[in-house]
Amino acid sequence: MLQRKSDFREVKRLALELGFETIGVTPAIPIPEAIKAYKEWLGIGYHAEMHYLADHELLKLDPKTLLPSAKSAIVMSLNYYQEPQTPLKIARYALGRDYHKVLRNKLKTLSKQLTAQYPDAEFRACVDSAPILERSYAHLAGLGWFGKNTMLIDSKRGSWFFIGILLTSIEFEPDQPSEGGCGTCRKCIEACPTGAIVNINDRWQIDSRQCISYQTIEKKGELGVDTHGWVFGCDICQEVCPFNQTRESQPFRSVTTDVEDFQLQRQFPTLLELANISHADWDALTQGSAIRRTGYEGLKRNAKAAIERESSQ
Ligand code: B12
Repeated sequence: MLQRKSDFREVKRLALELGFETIGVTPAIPIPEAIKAYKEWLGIGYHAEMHYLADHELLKLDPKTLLPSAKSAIVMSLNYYQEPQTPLKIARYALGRDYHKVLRNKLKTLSKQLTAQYPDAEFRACVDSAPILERSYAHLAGLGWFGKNTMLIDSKRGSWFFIGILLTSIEFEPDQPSEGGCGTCRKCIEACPTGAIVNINDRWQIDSRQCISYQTIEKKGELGVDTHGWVFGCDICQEVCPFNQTRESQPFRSVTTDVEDFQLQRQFPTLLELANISHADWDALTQGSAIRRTGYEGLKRNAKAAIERESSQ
């Protein structure tokens, strides 16, 4: 049964109370344009050694593989912006508690609250690792549009936000997709020091093999590019984006997150200490943090590369 717009207003109210900033809904059906873009990206090998992305390809085509009764994708954004507070070059998204845990808890709370109103409804929370093309559902649900840096950009808020999706068997009236674009701006393309932002068939894509974020987080073994001092992730293509620059007329851009879990919680060692960190200290430093993903050897490797770069300059 199709719920009215007014019923979704209540979902929005609950999600806002949990700290989400923008909330929209779109049908949980395959998106042909997104599938085309994704297949093209995999076909060229832009996923580098993230083999799980290719393995998930079939699942990614239809959200019903994740929740067979799915009718709607409720899509939400959560701001993680903060000024860098450590001399180490660590991407802002990874400074606090692991966002997978934070978002998943919020989505689970929301699904419990909605169960009280819709006792027969089914839910499935998706954050990053679930095989679903999050940015495309977020676009259709009205949360933003695709920037040249491939980030989903909200014209009012910029791009420093995570996306969380709650698939549900409840059928809500869909929102409208976001409209907007980068125009002639090429700031991110020019700023990316490794040339990772590429244009294929009139579509901007990230060649992960060149992307510092990929190299410092996902790449195993030796680094394949100059990581320009980044120890974990990379924020360059967002830092230079005009939609992330605050102005009096744009009070919601790059506002420090009020999600306590995302704020810097740990004391980071110096580069030199990090390059020689013991396994026990690495274990303590990365507990509950997204930084753990790159592993003990990976984090030391990144720190060593940053030191070598500093000393060669
Ligand atoms: C793999 C991955 C990466 C890879 C590859 C990045 C990439 N651009 O593809 C690496 C490791 C490099 C990476 C880096 C980062 N990531 Co990442 N990553 C993902 C992941 C798991 C899958 C992305 C994917 O499928 N890529 C393949 C390409 C083809 O898909 P896409 O980028 O979504 O692009 C879509 C559009 O091009 C679209 N499209 C194009 N034209 C059109 C036209 C129409 C009409 C439509 C409908 C669609 C469409 O179709 C594509 C498929 O949906 C998602 C989570 C998820 N499950 O979706 C997070 C995700 C994209 N990452 C995220 C973040 C925060 C980051 C970093 C900022 C982290 C950091 N600071 O280091 C960087 C940013 C780098 C960048 N510029 O993208 C956020 C982005 C939030 C946002 N506001 O956009 C996500 C959504 C995670 C989350 N849950 O919040 N990431």
